[in-house]
Amino acid sequence: MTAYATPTEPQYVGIGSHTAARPLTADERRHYDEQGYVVLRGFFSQAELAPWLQRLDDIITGRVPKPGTMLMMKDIMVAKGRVQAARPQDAIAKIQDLQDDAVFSTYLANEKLLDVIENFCGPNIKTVHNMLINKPPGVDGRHPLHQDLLYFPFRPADNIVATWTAMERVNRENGCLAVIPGSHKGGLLEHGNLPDGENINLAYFGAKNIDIEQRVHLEMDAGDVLFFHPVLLHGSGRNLSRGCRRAISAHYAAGECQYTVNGRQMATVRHYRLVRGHEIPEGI
Ligand SMILES: O=C(O)CCC(=O)C(=O)O
Repeated sequence: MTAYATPTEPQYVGIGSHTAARPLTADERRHYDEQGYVVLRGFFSQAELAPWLQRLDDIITGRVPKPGTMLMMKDIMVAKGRVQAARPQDAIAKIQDLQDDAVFSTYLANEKLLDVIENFCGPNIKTVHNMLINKPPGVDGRHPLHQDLLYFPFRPADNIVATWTAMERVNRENGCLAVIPGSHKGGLLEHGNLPDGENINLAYFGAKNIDIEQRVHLEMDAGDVLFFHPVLLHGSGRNLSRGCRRAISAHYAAGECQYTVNGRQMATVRHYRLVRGHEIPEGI
């Protein structure tokens, strides 16, 4: 693997005395530190997921208007007319920037979720990216294995964490997430488009020179939540089932994180939103 250096990689920022109401158990924390991820099973009930599922359907079908800042992305094969979607739901790959939506923002600011996030980010928490991934059937829809840190111009990486919540049972058939355990311990790798990626969104980069045979598929039930490090290699395969594979996901970072490259400019378009604690004047 060719790792190239991240610009600056300070150590954990000052989060020593966090007040997380849901500390991770020693085993959970060890798993995260050693493997780069941990799955908390049965984290959300079906009743808790229901409003987010309903909202997704309402927005895709146009029953409710979406906030202006929310970005709805068609699958590339549908957008190029290579596949005709049978239903509006089968056309959409991703909905991004959920922070201004009255219903989806209850996921981003969910207290139970933030109590876990505090373990990684400390008390001042911003959501720096968030989305619904719809993964429709009948299209390529792969997400090549990649590292999310590529998209974040601030550090330290250890104070950034992602959540990925299964909104229904996810398995190998419908394209569950796959991760390469321990890959968060390496640096940021060179990324590019897949050689056979003509039906994949060009913005879905994959890490180069990796051994994909090391990947582990994470089958999850509705309501299970995966927490993962931004350097962990992860992605997903095709959805070979007949329905959409839906997940809601958010990245969080400590407000104390520092920009390294061109960050302030990017932040004006990325809508970083404080969800707990207070603004840090010299932070992100
Ligand atoms: O949900 C998926 O299938 C993959 C999502 C992902 O890795 C991403 O968008 O960064």
